[in-house]
Amino acid sequence: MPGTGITVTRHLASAERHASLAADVRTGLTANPRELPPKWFYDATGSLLFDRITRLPEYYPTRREHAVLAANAARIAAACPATTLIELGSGTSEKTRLLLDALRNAGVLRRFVPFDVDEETLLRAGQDILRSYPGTSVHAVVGDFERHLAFLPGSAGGDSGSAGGMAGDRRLVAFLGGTIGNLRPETRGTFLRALRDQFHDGDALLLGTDLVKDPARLVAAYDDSAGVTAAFNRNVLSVINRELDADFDLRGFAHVATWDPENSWIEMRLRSVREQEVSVRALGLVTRFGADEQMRTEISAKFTLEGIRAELAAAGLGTSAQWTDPDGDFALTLAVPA
Ligand code: AVJ
Repeated sequence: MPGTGITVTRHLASAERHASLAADVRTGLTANPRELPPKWFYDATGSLLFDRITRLPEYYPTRREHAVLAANAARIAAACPATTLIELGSGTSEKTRLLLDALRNAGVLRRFVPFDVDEETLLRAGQDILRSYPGTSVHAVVGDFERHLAFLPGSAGGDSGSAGGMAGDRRLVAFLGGTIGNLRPETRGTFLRALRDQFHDGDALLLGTDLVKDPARLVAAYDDSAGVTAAFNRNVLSVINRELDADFDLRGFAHVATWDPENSWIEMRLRSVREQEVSVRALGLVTRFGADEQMRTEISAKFTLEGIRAELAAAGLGTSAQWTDPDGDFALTLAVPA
Protein backbone atom coordinates (compact mmCIF):
# COMPACT_ATOMS: atom_id res chain seq x y z
CA MET A 1 0.00 0.00 0.00
CA PRO A 2 2.12 2.91 -1.23
CA GLY A 3 2.00 6.10 0.76
CA THR A 4 0.64 4.53 3.93
CA GLY A 5 3.90 3.13 5.25
CA ILE A 6 2.32 -0.30 5.74
CA THR A 7 3.88 -3.34 4.10
CA VAL A 8 1.40 -6.11 3.33
CA THR A 9 2.15 -9.80 2.76
CA ARG A 10 -0.78 -11.86 1.44
CA HIS A 11 -0.88 -15.63 1.94
CA LEU A 12 -4.63 -15.75 1.47
CA ALA A 13 -6.21 -14.45 -1.72
CA SER A 14 -9.97 -14.03 -1.78
CA ALA A 15 -10.40 -16.91 -4.26
CA GLU A 16 -8.53 -19.22 -1.90
CA ARG A 17 -10.59 -17.98 1.03
CA HIS A 18 -13.78 -18.73 -0.89
CA ALA A 19 -12.59 -22.24 -1.81
CA SER A 20 -11.72 -22.91 1.81
CA LEU A 21 -15.18 -21.76 3.00
CA ALA A 22 -16.82 -23.95 0.34
CA ALA A 23 -14.80 -26.98 1.43
CA ASP A 24 -15.54 -26.39 5.13
CA VAL A 25 -19.28 -25.99 4.48
CA ARG A 26 -19.49 -29.09 2.28
CA THR A 27 -17.64 -31.20 4.84
CA GLY A 28 -19.48 -29.70 7.79
CA LEU A 29 -23.02 -29.99 6.40
CA THR A 30 -22.55 -33.58 5.24
CA ALA A 31 -20.94 -34.74 8.51
CA ASN A 32 -22.90 -36.47 11.26
CA PRO A 33 -23.33 -34.59 13.56
CA ARG A 34 -22.99 -31.45 11.45
CA GLU A 35 -20.39 -28.88 12.33
CA LEU A 36 -19.20 -25.50 10.99
CA PRO A 37 -15.79 -24.04 11.97
CA PRO A 38 -15.93 -20.80 14.00
CA LYS A 39 -13.54 -18.87 11.76
CA TRP A 40 -16.40 -18.05 9.37
CA PHE A 41 -18.28 -15.97 11.98
CA TYR A 42 -16.10 -12.97 11.29
CA ASP A 43 -17.32 -11.01 8.27
CA ALA A 44 -17.95 -7.27 8.83
CA THR A 45 -21.23 -7.96 10.67
CA GLY A 46 -19.74 -10.80 12.70
CA SER A 47 -16.80 -8.63 13.73
CA LEU A 48 -19.19 -5.89 14.87
CA LEU A 49 -21.25 -8.42 16.82
CA PHE A 50 -18.10 -9.80 18.44
CA ASP A 51 -17.14 -6.27 19.41
CA ARG A 52 -20.53 -5.91 21.11
CA ILE A 53 -20.00 -9.25 22.88
CA THR A 54 -16.78 -7.94 24.44
CA ARG A 55 -18.80 -5.16 26.12
CA LEU A 56 -21.64 -7.37 27.44
CA PRO A 57 -21.95 -7.59 31.25
CA GLU A 58 -21.86 -11.41 31.05
CA TYR A 59 -18.78 -11.61 28.82
CA TYR A 60 -15.94 -11.20 31.34
CA PRO A 61 -12.92 -12.53 29.32
CA THR A 62 -12.07 -9.31 27.45
CA ARG A 63 -12.16 -7.12 30.58
CA ARG A 64 -10.26 -9.66 32.67
CA GLU A 65 -7.55 -10.11 30.06
CA HIS A 66 -7.22 -6.35 29.76
CA ALA A 67 -6.71 -6.14 33.53
CA VAL A 68 -3.98 -8.84 33.57
CA LEU A 69 -2.24 -7.19 30.65
CA ALA A 70 -2.42 -3.68 32.12
CA ALA A 71 -0.97 -4.94 35.41
CA ASN A 72 1.89 -6.88 33.79
CA ALA A 73 2.79 -5.26 30.46
CA ALA A 74 6.01 -3.75 31.86
CA ARG A 75 7.06 -7.15 33.26
CA ILE A 76 6.33 -8.77 29.91
CA ALA A 77 8.46 -6.19 28.08
CA ALA A 78 11.27 -6.69 30.62
CA ALA A 79 11.14 -10.48 30.26
CA CYS A 80 11.00 -10.25 26.44
CA PRO A 81 12.40 -6.92 25.20
CA ALA A 82 11.11 -7.54 21.69
CA THR A 83 11.91 -5.37 18.67
CA THR A 84 8.93 -6.89 16.84
CA LEU A 85 5.45 -7.48 18.25
CA ILE A 86 3.54 -10.04 16.18
CA GLU A 87 -0.16 -10.26 16.97
CA LEU A 88 -2.09 -13.32 15.78
CA GLY A 89 -5.73 -12.44 15.09
CA SER A 90 -5.83 -8.67 15.34
CA GLY A 91 -8.71 -6.34 16.01
CA THR A 92 -7.82 -6.27 19.69
CA SER A 93 -6.14 -2.89 19.29
CA GLU A 94 -6.68 -1.70 22.85
CA LYS A 95 -4.79 -4.67 24.26
CA THR A 96 -2.18 -4.34 21.53
CA ARG A 97 -1.50 -0.80 22.66
CA LEU A 98 -0.75 -1.90 26.21
CA LEU A 99 2.00 -4.14 24.82
CA LEU A 100 3.27 -1.60 22.28
CA ASP A 101 3.44 1.07 25.00
CA ALA A 102 5.43 -1.22 27.27
CA LEU A 103 7.88 -2.15 24.49
CA ARG A 104 8.24 1.49 23.48
CA ASN A 105 8.86 2.52 27.09
CA ALA A 106 11.55 -0.16 27.26
CA GLY A 107 13.10 1.56 24.22
CA VAL A 108 13.17 -1.56 22.04
CA LEU A 109 10.09 -1.44 19.77
CA ARG A 110 10.78 -1.23 16.02
CA ARG A 111 8.02 -3.10 14.25
CA PHE A 112 4.40 -4.24 14.62
CA VAL A 113 3.17 -7.27 12.65
CA PRO A 114 -0.61 -7.83 12.79
CA PHE A 115 -1.55 -11.25 11.36
CA ASP A 116 -5.19 -11.81 10.42
CA VAL A 117 -7.44 -13.38 7.77
CA ASP A 118 -9.14 -10.08 7.04
CA GLU A 119 -7.12 -7.50 5.09
CA GLU A 120 -9.51 -4.63 5.86
CA THR A 121 -9.26 -5.21 9.60
CA LEU A 122 -5.48 -5.37 9.27
CA LEU A 123 -5.14 -2.13 7.34
CA ARG A 124 -7.44 -0.26 9.72
CA ALA A 125 -5.51 -1.52 12.76
CA GLY A 126 -2.19 -0.84 11.01
CA GLN A 127 -3.05 2.78 10.16
CA ASP A 128 -4.06 3.49 13.76
CA ILE A 129 -0.83 2.07 15.09
CA LEU A 130 1.29 3.88 12.51
CA ARG A 131 -0.23 7.21 13.57
CA SER A 132 0.21 6.58 17.30
CA TYR A 133 3.71 5.08 17.16
CA PRO A 134 5.81 7.19 14.82
CA GLY A 135 9.08 5.49 13.98
CA THR A 136 7.53 2.03 14.27
CA SER A 137 7.03 0.15 11.01
CA VAL A 138 3.93 -1.93 10.34
CA HIS A 139 4.06 -5.16 8.35
CA ALA A 140 0.56 -6.63 7.96
CA VAL A 141 0.27 -10.33 7.13
CA VAL A 142 -2.94 -11.67 5.60
CA GLY A 143 -3.15 -15.34 6.44
CA ASP A 144 -4.74 -18.17 8.39
CA PHE A 145 -2.62 -18.90 11.44
CA GLU A 146 -3.48 -22.59 11.18
CA ARG A 147 -1.82 -22.72 7.74
CA HIS A 148 0.62 -19.86 7.23
CA LEU A 149 2.51 -19.79 10.49
CA ALA A 150 5.75 -20.78 8.76
CA PHE A 151 5.84 -17.36 7.12
CA LEU A 152 6.05 -15.06 10.12
CA PRO A 153 8.40 -12.17 9.32
CA GLY A 154 11.86 -12.90 10.63
CA SER A 155 11.43 -16.68 10.77
CA ALA A 156 13.46 -19.26 8.86
CA GLY A 157 10.77 -19.99 6.24
CA GLY A 158 9.45 -16.45 6.06
CA ASP A 159 10.52 -13.02 4.90
CA SER A 160 14.08 -12.94 6.07
CA GLY A 161 15.29 -10.93 3.08
CA SER A 162 15.94 -7.20 3.15
CA ALA A 163 12.21 -6.40 3.23
CA GLY A 164 11.15 -8.63 6.10
CA GLY A 165 14.21 -9.53 8.13
CA MET A 166 15.95 -7.31 10.64
CA ALA A 167 19.30 -7.84 12.25
CA GLY A 168 19.04 -8.58 15.97
CA ASP A 169 15.31 -9.05 15.66
CA ARG A 170 13.61 -10.39 18.80
CA ARG A 171 9.95 -11.30 18.44
CA LEU A 172 7.09 -11.41 20.90
CA VAL A 173 4.12 -13.33 19.46
CA ALA A 174 0.87 -12.35 21.18
CA PHE A 175 -2.07 -14.74 20.81
CA LEU A 176 -4.72 -13.17 23.00
CA GLY A 177 -8.44 -13.31 23.70
CA GLY A 178 -8.59 -17.01 24.48
CA THR A 179 -8.79 -17.76 20.75
CA ILE A 180 -6.53 -20.81 21.16
CA GLY A 181 -9.53 -22.33 22.96
CA ASN A 182 -11.46 -22.36 19.69
CA LEU A 183 -9.06 -25.05 18.43
CA ARG A 184 -9.45 -28.72 19.33
CA PRO A 185 -6.70 -30.13 21.57
CA GLU A 186 -4.90 -31.94 18.69
CA THR A 187 -4.99 -28.80 16.54
CA ARG A 188 -3.69 -26.73 19.46
CA GLY A 189 -0.75 -29.10 19.76
CA THR A 190 0.06 -28.87 16.05
CA PHE A 191 -0.27 -25.09 16.13
CA LEU A 192 1.98 -24.65 19.17
CA ARG A 193 4.60 -27.00 17.74
CA ALA A 194 4.61 -25.10 14.41
CA LEU A 195 5.04 -21.84 16.29
CA ARG A 196 7.84 -23.24 18.43
CA ASP A 197 9.60 -24.44 15.26
CA GLN A 198 9.72 -20.81 14.04
CA PHE A 199 11.23 -19.49 17.24
CA HIS A 200 14.81 -18.37 17.64
CA ASP A 201 16.47 -17.85 21.01
CA GLY A 202 14.97 -14.77 22.62
CA ASP A 203 11.57 -15.05 20.91
CA ALA A 204 8.55 -15.60 23.17
CA LEU A 205 4.84 -16.41 23.05
CA LEU A 206 2.30 -14.48 25.11
CA LEU A 207 -0.80 -16.63 25.32
CA GLY A 208 -4.20 -15.48 26.66
CA THR A 209 -6.49 -18.24 27.95
CA ASP A 210 -9.82 -18.30 29.73
CA LEU A 211 -9.84 -20.41 32.90
CA VAL A 212 -12.26 -23.05 34.22
CA LYS A 213 -14.82 -21.54 36.62
CA ASP A 214 -18.42 -21.86 37.81
CA PRO A 215 -20.33 -23.34 34.84
CA ALA A 216 -23.20 -20.87 35.36
CA ARG A 217 -20.85 -17.94 34.69
CA LEU A 218 -19.31 -19.72 31.70
CA VAL A 219 -22.68 -20.47 30.13
CA ALA A 220 -23.97 -16.92 30.75
CA ALA A 221 -20.90 -15.51 28.95
CA TYR A 222 -21.97 -17.48 25.84
CA ASP A 223 -25.74 -17.03 26.20
CA ASP A 224 -26.22 -13.37 27.14
CA SER A 225 -29.62 -11.94 27.99
CA ALA A 226 -29.50 -9.35 25.20
CA GLY A 227 -29.15 -12.10 22.57
CA VAL A 228 -25.99 -10.69 21.01
CA THR A 229 -24.17 -14.04 21.13
CA ALA A 230 -27.24 -15.69 19.55
CA ALA A 231 -27.07 -13.20 16.66
CA PHE A 232 -23.30 -13.77 16.37
CA ASN A 233 -23.87 -17.53 16.22
CA ARG A 234 -26.60 -17.26 13.54
CA ASN A 235 -24.40 -14.87 11.54
CA VAL A 236 -22.42 -17.82 10.18
CA LEU A 237 -25.60 -18.77 8.28
CA SER A 238 -25.77 -15.28 6.71
CA VAL A 239 -22.16 -15.62 5.62
CA ILE A 240 -22.98 -18.94 3.92
CA ASN A 241 -26.16 -17.48 2.36
CA ARG A 242 -24.22 -14.59 0.86
CA GLU A 243 -20.97 -16.29 -0.15
CA LEU A 244 -22.33 -19.67 -1.26
CA ASP A 245 -25.78 -18.63 -2.45
CA ALA A 246 -27.59 -20.62 0.26
CA ASP A 247 -31.08 -20.11 1.68
CA PHE A 248 -30.77 -20.67 5.43
CA ASP A 249 -33.75 -19.10 7.25
CA LEU A 250 -32.07 -17.56 10.30
CA ARG A 251 -35.37 -17.64 12.25
CA GLY A 252 -35.37 -21.40 11.84
CA PHE A 253 -32.26 -21.85 14.03
CA ALA A 254 -32.02 -21.29 17.80
CA HIS A 255 -28.83 -20.49 19.72
CA VAL A 256 -27.56 -23.16 22.14
CA ALA A 257 -24.61 -22.81 24.55
CA THR A 258 -23.64 -25.67 26.88
CA TRP A 259 -20.74 -26.52 29.18
CA ASP A 260 -19.04 -29.86 28.49
CA PRO A 261 -17.20 -30.81 31.71
CA GLU A 262 -15.48 -33.86 30.17
CA ASN A 263 -13.82 -31.83 27.44
CA SER A 264 -13.64 -28.68 29.55
CA TRP A 265 -15.17 -26.54 26.83
CA ILE A 266 -18.18 -24.42 26.04
CA GLU A 267 -19.96 -25.61 22.95
CA MET A 268 -22.13 -23.36 20.78
CA ARG A 269 -24.63 -24.95 18.47
CA LEU A 270 -27.53 -23.98 16.21
CA ARG A 271 -30.72 -26.00 16.73
CA SER A 272 -33.11 -26.39 13.85
CA VAL A 273 -36.50 -25.43 15.36
CA ARG A 274 -38.43 -27.46 12.76
CA GLU A 275 -37.81 -29.89 9.98
CA GLN A 276 -36.51 -27.86 7.05
CA GLU A 277 -34.69 -28.09 3.76
CA VAL A 278 -31.71 -25.88 2.99
CA SER A 279 -30.06 -25.48 -0.37
CA VAL A 280 -26.49 -24.29 -0.88
CA ARG A 281 -26.57 -23.49 -4.58
CA ALA A 282 -22.84 -22.82 -5.05
CA LEU A 283 -22.18 -26.37 -3.83
CA GLY A 284 -25.12 -27.98 -5.63
CA LEU A 285 -26.13 -29.24 -2.19
CA VAL A 286 -29.65 -29.67 -0.81
CA THR A 287 -29.93 -30.98 2.71
CA ARG A 288 -32.68 -31.62 5.31
CA PHE A 289 -32.44 -30.64 8.95
CA GLY A 290 -34.60 -32.64 11.33
CA ALA A 291 -36.67 -30.87 14.02
CA ASP A 292 -34.34 -30.18 16.98
CA GLU A 293 -31.27 -31.32 15.09
CA GLN A 294 -28.20 -29.51 16.41
CA MET A 295 -25.16 -28.36 14.48
CA ARG A 296 -21.97 -27.39 16.35
CA THR A 297 -20.51 -23.98 15.44
CA GLU A 298 -17.83 -23.39 18.09
CA ILE A 299 -15.91 -24.89 20.95
CA SER A 300 -14.28 -22.55 23.45
CA ALA A 301 -11.98 -24.47 25.75
CA LYS A 302 -11.34 -23.35 29.32
CA PHE A 303 -8.01 -24.15 30.94
CA THR A 304 -6.21 -24.61 34.25
CA LEU A 305 -2.82 -22.99 34.90
CA GLU A 306 -1.11 -26.40 35.08
CA GLY A 307 -2.95 -27.60 31.97
CA ILE A 308 -1.65 -24.65 29.95
CA ARG A 309 1.93 -25.28 31.09
CA ALA A 310 1.60 -28.96 30.18
CA GLU A 311 0.30 -28.23 26.65
CA LEU A 312 3.11 -25.74 26.09
CA ALA A 313 5.72 -28.20 27.41
CA ALA A 314 4.41 -30.91 25.08
CA ALA A 315 5.10 -28.51 22.18
CA GLY A 316 8.63 -27.72 23.35
CA LEU A 317 7.79 -24.44 25.07
CA GLY A 318 8.79 -23.66 28.64
CA THR A 319 6.65 -21.34 30.77
CA SER A 320 8.69 -18.40 32.05
CA ALA A 321 5.82 -16.56 33.75
CA GLN A 322 2.08 -16.86 34.31
CA TRP A 323 -0.33 -14.22 35.59
CA THR A 324 -4.07 -14.00 36.26
CA ASP A 325 -6.46 -11.20 37.18
CA PRO A 326 -7.20 -10.94 40.94
CA ASP A 327 -10.30 -13.17 40.61
CA GLY A 328 -8.39 -15.88 38.74
CA ASP A 329 -10.75 -15.71 35.76
CA PHE A 330 -8.25 -15.33 32.92
CA ALA A 331 -4.55 -16.14 32.45
CA LEU A 332 -1.62 -14.79 30.48
CA THR A 333 1.30 -17.15 29.99
CA LEU A 334 4.73 -16.18 28.69
CA ALA A 335 6.58 -19.08 27.07
CA VAL A 336 9.94 -19.53 25.40
CA PRO A 337 11.64 -22.38 23.49
CA ALA A 338 12.52 -25.06 26.04
C1 AVJ B 1 -12.54 -14.44 21.71
C2 AVJ B 1 -12.76 -15.67 19.73
C3 AVJ B 1 -12.06 -16.71 21.72
O1 AVJ B 1 -14.42 -18.17 22.34
O2 AVJ B 1 -14.81 -16.58 23.77
C4 AVJ B 1 -17.37 -15.07 21.99
C5 AVJ B 1 -15.42 -15.97 20.53
N1 AVJ B 1 -17.74 -16.84 20.82
N2 AVJ B 1 -18.63 -15.49 22.20
C6 AVJ B 1 -14.56 -16.97 22.63
C7 AVJ B 1 -16.82 -15.95 21.11
C8 AVJ B 1 -18.84 -16.54 21.50
C9 AVJ B 1 -14.37 -15.90 21.58
N3 AVJ B 1 -12.96 -15.71 21.15
